[in-house]
Amino acid sequence: MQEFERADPELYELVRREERYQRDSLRLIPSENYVSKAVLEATGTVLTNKYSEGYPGRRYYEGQRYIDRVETLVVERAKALFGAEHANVQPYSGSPANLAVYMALLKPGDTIMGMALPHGGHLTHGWNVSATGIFWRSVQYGVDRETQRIDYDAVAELARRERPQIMVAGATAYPRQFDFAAFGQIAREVGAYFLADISHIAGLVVAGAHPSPLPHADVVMTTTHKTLRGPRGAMILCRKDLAERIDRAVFPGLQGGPHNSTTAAIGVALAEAATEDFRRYGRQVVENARILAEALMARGFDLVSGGTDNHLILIDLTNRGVIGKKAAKALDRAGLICNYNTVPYDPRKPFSPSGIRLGTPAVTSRGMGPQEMRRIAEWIDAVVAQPDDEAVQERVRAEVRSMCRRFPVPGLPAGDDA
Ligand code: DSN
Repeated sequence: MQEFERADPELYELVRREERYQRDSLRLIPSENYVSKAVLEATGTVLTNKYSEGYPGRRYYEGQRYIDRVETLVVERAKALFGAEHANVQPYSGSPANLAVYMALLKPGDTIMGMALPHGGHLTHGWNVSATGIFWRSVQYGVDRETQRIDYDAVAELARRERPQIMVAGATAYPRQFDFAAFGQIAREVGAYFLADISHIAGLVVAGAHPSPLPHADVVMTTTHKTLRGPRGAMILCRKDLAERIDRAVFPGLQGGPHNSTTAAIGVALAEAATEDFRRYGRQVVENARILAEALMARGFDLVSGGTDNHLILIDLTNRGVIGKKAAKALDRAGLICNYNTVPYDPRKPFSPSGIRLGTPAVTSRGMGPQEMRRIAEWIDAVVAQPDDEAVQERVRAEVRSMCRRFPVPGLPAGDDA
């Protein structure tokens, strides 16, 4: 990056600092990960110089001889990896991709039935401040107050009563597996399309560490930068008979030219995800989350739903007498990066909720395992116990940094001079 440094030292320095920060802290936000050097390199290629509105063989600009081959290759990799009949790899990210699905399959005012944001769903599953809850009618399901898990009988009852045109299964803060077969059955019964948003768990699905929604869903959407470990982007997978509607909704319905460098980097990530190494990675993410969850519970932490069976852990800190935001900020100062989060039926407001959300995708990409998970639980316990104690944060930060040195970030040099 010598030219970058020379041309813009101010911005370059900020990027270098972020690099150091990523290297010397523990990334525990479940939607984040580290991409490989190959994916990182593919995001910064000359493909960014090219406009390619349209699809391979059907573009509105000439000069596509290589771009068409790039996109076709990536589409074929996506179809093969997930076992899909059709793939669109152009969405800029998850929110526009979900919007494209609704635009393709719904009329304005139709009903979207998704998981409520405060129960772990996503804004674009029909939450009221999102376009998806403004331009469409929205009904929301949540988790059961006692079990803190989805009650599939309650979902079926709501669907029968509200007759949605589309049902969405997917979440940003749900630590349990989705029963995609049950969702598919309910959707068919009420005549709704079934969209599975697997943004958080796509890498686990590929690794066989979470059941695939493909046999049950009409459409599957995933971002590419979470457990799938690709660049920031998204893909829509669907049956052949819906392909034309999905493609037209992405372009020209919502987007202009695809980001071709991102497309290439998605292709590199998909090739990596097709390896046995990646399958091992995905299974280790889940195993690490299970061990971290057990270690936290052994220290008295109250985990939503009593544990996890995916990559994610949601802690209700009420019994520790600390609010989520305060804990997250203290942990950040100690080198442990997570985010504050609402917990189901949270009496507090979303900007200052009762919980924190953790995940293991990024630390697993560094090669960390059971021993490190137990150590992380110990550090979280120490920091949360005294969130105002700077000496504790300082001590933990030094220990975190020392552990980070032993587990280099993929794509970054180890060393301490960066
Ligand atoms: N913002 C993502 C997450 O953190 O889960 C979802 O879009």
